[in-house]
Amino acid sequence: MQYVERVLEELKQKNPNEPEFHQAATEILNGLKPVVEKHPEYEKAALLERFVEPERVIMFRVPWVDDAGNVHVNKGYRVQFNSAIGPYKGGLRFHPSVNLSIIKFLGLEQILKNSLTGLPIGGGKGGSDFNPKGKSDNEIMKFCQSFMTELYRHIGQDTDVPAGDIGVGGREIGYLFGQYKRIRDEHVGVLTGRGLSYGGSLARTEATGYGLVYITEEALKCRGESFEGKTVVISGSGNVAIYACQKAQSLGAKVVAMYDSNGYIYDKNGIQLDVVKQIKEVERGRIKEYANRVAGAEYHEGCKGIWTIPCDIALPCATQNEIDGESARILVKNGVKYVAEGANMPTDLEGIEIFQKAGVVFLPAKAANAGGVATSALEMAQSSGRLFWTFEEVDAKLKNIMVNIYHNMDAAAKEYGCEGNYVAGANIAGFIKVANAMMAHGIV
Ligand code: NDP
Ligand code: 2IT
Repeated sequence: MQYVERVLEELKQKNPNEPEFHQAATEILNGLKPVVEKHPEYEKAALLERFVEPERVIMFRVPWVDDAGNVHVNKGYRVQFNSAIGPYKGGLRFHPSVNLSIIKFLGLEQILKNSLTGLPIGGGKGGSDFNPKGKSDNEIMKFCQSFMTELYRHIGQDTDVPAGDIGVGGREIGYLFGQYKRIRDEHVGVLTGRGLSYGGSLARTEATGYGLVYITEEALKCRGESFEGKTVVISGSGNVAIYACQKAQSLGAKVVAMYDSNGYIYDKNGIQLDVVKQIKEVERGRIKEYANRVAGAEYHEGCKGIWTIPCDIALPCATQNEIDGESARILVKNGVKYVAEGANMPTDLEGIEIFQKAGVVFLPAKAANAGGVATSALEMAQSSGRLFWTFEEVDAKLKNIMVNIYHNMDAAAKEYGCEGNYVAGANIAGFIKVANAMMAHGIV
């Protein structure tokens, strides 16, 4: 059996019941086949076997008391996947669906994403099955304090630097940081996505969405096109979706639809983002409300229907596997030309194949959404240097990073004989640096 097939087979046997982890590993390792063929020394060093096995998995109990005095217990996770090129780096996700399989798929992706940024950050991910929806600020604070009371001993500015992800934004990072500082008595860059008054970076809030649009803009530019006049569908209405919408609109695109986990809005006149921001960021309400406030807008229950709306560019920005084969087929039939992934693994394996066969320009998550973590690394640099860069400085660095990622994955795809296949290109470009570092470190 070929090396990649054997490693995937063993991974599935050793880690049963982890479908998301299997899916991410399958996509990544299949893209790496030409690399391991060129480097037989990798197999001798069991490099892929080590690459897919986390350096450390931490699982812990998170007990907390709600406002009515009831005691709850959630599961907490931190997967410290790979520190070959830098300290573990990656977000924390608070969502009821969180389990070990999801944290491992996110951690594995994060290794290569972080490598693609060109900055010295390893890969990690964490979170909890805690559901923040409907909780009071006090309950969120109590939960975050309990979570950090265990996590603090495993992280550090040179060891492991968590950040936000689904369900973890500025409010949660503030409570987590406050508890870390209280326990450790250290005001250091141990978390990113911090508020501007306590060590955060300008443009981190916008970075993932802006970065997604910058890399898509570069892909368009290389084909003599631009966002101007394009119809765009964006899924989600959280941090990534909102700032992707803002930047796409500023470049002249018409964004016609967004969703939350209950359903989607369609506004043929173009989404009014200030209304979405008021509902989602200020009121923490439901996207359904948009149709009550904007004349001519429609609300539809359920998420999947959003992919039946004709568009030139689709930006999935909510969660994993939100575009399956069926939705991909409809998007292609309706003429989609570009799909860029703001969320992590939003397109399933069948969906990716359909897009690629149809000649859609498909920009995979680990490249397309790397702007968030890249700007986290810029936040770390500012913390270490006791510096505070302007919005324009950070934004210019972010844009430069995204343009470089595009050209690096494009070049890697060409070099390894799969021109235009950015899934393989991103996996290869990200992996080579990690592989070099792991080989240099010996068998560890
Ligand atoms: P948020 O929590 O801010 O927003 C998530 C959005 O996705 C919400 O609109 C939410 O709806 C929706 N959503 C979440 N789960 C589901 C689901 N199962 N079905 C349908 N809709 C869902 O998270 P982010 O915007 O930060 O993250 C979005 C995606 O981007 C994730 O995949 C994340 O991993 C990825 N990402 C985030 C980065 C960051 O810097 N924040 C960086 C790189 C990637 P509802 O409000 O109803 O739950
Ligand atoms: O998936 C991701 O890259 C993130 N959630 C951001 C991670 C980070 O450390 O900024």
